[in-house]
Amino acid sequence: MQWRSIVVGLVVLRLSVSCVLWLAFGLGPSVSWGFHFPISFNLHKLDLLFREERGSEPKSNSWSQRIQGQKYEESTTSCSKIGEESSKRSYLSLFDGNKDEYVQKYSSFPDTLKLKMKGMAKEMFYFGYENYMKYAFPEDELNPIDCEGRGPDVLNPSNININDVLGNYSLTLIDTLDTLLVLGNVTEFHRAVKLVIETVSFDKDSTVQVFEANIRILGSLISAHILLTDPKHPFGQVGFKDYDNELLHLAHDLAVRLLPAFENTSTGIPYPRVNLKTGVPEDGINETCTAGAGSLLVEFGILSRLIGDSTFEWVARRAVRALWSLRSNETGLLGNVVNIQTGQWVGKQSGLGAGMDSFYEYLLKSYILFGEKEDYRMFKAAYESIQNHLRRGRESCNEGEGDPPLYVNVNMFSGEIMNTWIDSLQAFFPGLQVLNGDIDDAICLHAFYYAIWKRFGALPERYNWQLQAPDVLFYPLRPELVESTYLLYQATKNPFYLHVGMDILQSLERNAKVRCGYATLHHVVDKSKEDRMESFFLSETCKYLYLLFDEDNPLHKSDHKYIFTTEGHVVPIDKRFREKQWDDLFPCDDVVLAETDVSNQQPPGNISHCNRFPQERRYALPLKSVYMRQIDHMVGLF
Ligand code: DMJ
Repeated sequence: MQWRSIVVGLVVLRLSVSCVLWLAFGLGPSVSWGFHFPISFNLHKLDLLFREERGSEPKSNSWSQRIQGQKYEESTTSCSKIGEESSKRSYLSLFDGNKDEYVQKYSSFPDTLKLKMKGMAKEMFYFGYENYMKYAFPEDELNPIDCEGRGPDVLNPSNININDVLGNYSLTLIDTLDTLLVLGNVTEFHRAVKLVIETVSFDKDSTVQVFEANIRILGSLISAHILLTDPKHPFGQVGFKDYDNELLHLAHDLAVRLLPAFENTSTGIPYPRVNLKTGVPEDGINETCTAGAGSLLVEFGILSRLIGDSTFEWVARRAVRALWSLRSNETGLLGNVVNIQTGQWVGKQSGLGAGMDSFYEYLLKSYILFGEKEDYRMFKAAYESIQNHLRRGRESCNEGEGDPPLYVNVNMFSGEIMNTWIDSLQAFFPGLQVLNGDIDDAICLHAFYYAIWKRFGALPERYNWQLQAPDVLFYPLRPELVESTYLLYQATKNPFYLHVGMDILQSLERNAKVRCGYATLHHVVDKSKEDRMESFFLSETCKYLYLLFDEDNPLHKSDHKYIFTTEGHVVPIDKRFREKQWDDLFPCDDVVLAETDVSNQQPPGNISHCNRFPQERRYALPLKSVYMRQIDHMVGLF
């Protein structure tokens, strides 16, 4: 009797502690990535305690070791899905042959299904676009639930979530122009271009973010202009008779209205916002994020080179150089928010997501477009610092033991980890790694984000990898994961990525489709919605989904090379953009220029990189199934 009470007592004690842990962290007792956090440590100690109590072997607190190592069978028993695996199977046999569920699921994708998915992506785009045109145009965005248009929030000027982006300039129509060509709809492209020419004016009392106006509006206008006027681009001759460079004039007009942001700043780093009529607002704040100030060079550079006026490239390049000069001497990293007058870092967090993402992207893309060596030197140095200080986990994506690679947020000066979340914007990084030829590493990071997608049917804005739970719950139909999926498919031609695209497409249909379009998910768990469809849903998410399944798209068949801007706008890589009509306006900057000579290196980003992906890897899983399983496990999928 007494003995039984002791046993019952121990069981109750075990359950209560588990319960407290569950309530406190939303987790079971064994939680950690082995990234040396106090929480992991305590849980690890508790975990050991319980194991000792049960008389079992103490284990490392690394989840991956449990999955990969000799204890693999034990972890499978907690998962009905993979519990079918024989406990006698060797480590290697986990990813050979047809019995592996990952191999079975992902290693082929029939052409008929590809065609069906292409059709679905097309319908998705048109459902959003046509409803925008019907219910919202000429306003900026569509409210897809109420079937109404949305413009700037004039009643609440401090609502920057809306007002940074919506300038009362038919944002969605402009942002969508080149997607119409990607879908092969030349007639609608012409109609849309003419509508823009006839109806859009930037002479508006709108205070917008320079970065957003640049990537969504300026970028789209110059992309459409180039596609209309240069027959040597992937879509061929799509110009129309009366076109008289109006889109270029509009782009120029907008860029001139953005220029005041670059005046009266002692560092050269621009103000984050301008009023399109009156310039920088009197109460204009002096702080900007790195991506906002440092991702203007692609669009401003092309504009300068198209119109033969160096001003735009000059201010954008000066901003990049100023930011670059403020990097930490110790780590080589930049922070995420800076004071444009003092050059002091207000946000010392260095990561790959919000506030920093397209800064890195544009260093590489500027080099690919313009061939300026300093851009590549900066990119190379930044990439190295990222690998040295942000990357955690095992060294090689597809080999060895340890946690899967992950890029964390660190203090720019000390390199110490600052928090345990990654954000949905960071999912663009594998795409950039593809451009840089670092496909193996791209595969792993992408797989991690895909696992999060599988769990929620969306990407939460922030996901806490330690708590295995979202920190910020909304999903505004962002494109980053689809973008990386598309670029990885182009690089590997591995059917796995078509499955990822199909999953994304189907979850968008299931979770985000509403009466007149696709709505922002307010909460990735309960799937409640917000009445907003951001313009990038049509210009990027749908575009990349469609391209993923459209093998025969002119973009994929053409001999002419192209690149996507950070808003997904197609820009041909053109000799014209590699020629400046002006002398370098900058004296040589030692900090920027005194690094390794890259003159003999080929620019990365050339899609022919893809052809170098070994043939045998194209049909196996891009990531061994044991590692896929490890990631799925760590993301809480089983
Ligand atoms: C888009 O406007 C662009 O992709 C930008 O680079 C990041 N934010 C959104 C999409 O999430």
